[in-house]
Amino acid sequence: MTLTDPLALTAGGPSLPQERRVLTALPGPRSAEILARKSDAVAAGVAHTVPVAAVAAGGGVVVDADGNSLIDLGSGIAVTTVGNAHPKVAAAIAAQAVQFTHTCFMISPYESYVDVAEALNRLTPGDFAKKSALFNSGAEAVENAVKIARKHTGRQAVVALDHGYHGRTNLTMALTAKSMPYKSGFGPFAPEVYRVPGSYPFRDGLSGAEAAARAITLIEKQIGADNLAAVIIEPIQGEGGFIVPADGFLPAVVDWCRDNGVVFIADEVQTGFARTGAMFASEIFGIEPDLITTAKGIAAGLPLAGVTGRAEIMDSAHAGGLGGTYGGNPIACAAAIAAIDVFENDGMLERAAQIGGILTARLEAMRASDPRIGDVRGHGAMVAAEFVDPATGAPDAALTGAVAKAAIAQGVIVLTCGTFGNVIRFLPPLAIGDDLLNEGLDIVAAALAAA
Ligand code: PLZ
Repeated sequence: MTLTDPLALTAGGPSLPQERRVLTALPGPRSAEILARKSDAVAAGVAHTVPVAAVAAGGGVVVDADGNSLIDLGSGIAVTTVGNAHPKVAAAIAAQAVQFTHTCFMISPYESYVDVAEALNRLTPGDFAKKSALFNSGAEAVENAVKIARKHTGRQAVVALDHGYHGRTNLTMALTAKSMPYKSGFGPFAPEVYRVPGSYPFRDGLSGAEAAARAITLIEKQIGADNLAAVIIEPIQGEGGFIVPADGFLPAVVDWCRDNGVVFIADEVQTGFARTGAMFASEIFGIEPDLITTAKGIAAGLPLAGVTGRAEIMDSAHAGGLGGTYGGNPIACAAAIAAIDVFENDGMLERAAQIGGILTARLEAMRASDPRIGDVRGHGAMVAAEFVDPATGAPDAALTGAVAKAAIAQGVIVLTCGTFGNVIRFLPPLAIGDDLLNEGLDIVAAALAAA
């Protein structure tokens, strides 16, 4: 078997050679064949960023069908935080798969779902009685958090922020800010969703207190606290541009919610599970949300999501009011239990902080010598650079796209984000080594210099 034989490479995990290896133009011939079939067979709306077909992944690499090995700085959008095909996770999945694959938790419950709920209740911030419910995707968790908040308050309105992202289902499209590609042409959207500005220090120049006052005044005048069930906020906005709010913004909004009987929902689908160097980003800002939505990193790639929060709020839905055929599927729960063990016991918080140190230092150094990088921001292994026209500060989406594309062509998976499409975000798996991370950043730096 040769390196270009995909069968030689189908075993993934951390024992895959940790190297960047670009043997062909991307896509290579085998990937090109699969991608051609994709465009014939798969709906055009399901696009892709990296033009290769994956056959294995682990540590800090994704290997394609032609034997190319790409440095992974995206973790499948912040999912494979513990590392792809992590041995503990893979073993847990295999063991569960031969035991039973499904009963439906609403029909015959099983222990692993309860284990995951207990872990979520214990690990999420807030020293109060909590309960959890499990679902399949981040969007589904958000939908259910809103259902629970409405039932609990008897109110209907929900506030989300400018630049917010909460999913692609009908309610979560309404909560999501950006039209293209997420919403355009897909309306009408769910009613009683309102949007206010949040805190975007690089662009609004406001202190956290000023930004919170602006948001709260709009909420009071345009919606009225008495009508408001919930405010939903990503503690660090993900798809919207890795926007870190100014200090004091989140605590002020949480305090206002508490004073007004409004449920504060932290959407930690992207920020949760060690990504930011804390188990949950809410901890960084000193807030204790009433409800927290989780997904992505929780189960290392298996579809699992959760809503966790104050027991009296979580219990406000009547028996049978929450559920779904697959929510808390036993294989996904087995993966989550293994991944949570890794998060808690294998130094993941420390590793996220170390990776954050490298990312921030390298990107800040680039910014110091290149005014096209307007801002570098983030926490832990969730860091981004915002690209601008140095003369005007206007977002430069063309430059951003060109840099990302050039890096990908050289075997480094980077993702863009941002309302204005002018942010490159770094979300490496925590299993990546320093050398590979630095090599990936070297290539991004060279792509920027050449652009
Ligand atoms: N809330 C904060 O980041 C998913 C979306 C990618 P699902 N983000 C990646 C895309 O283009 O679809 C996300 C998120 C936050 C909710 C979601 C939705 O999670 O598991 O994709 O439904």
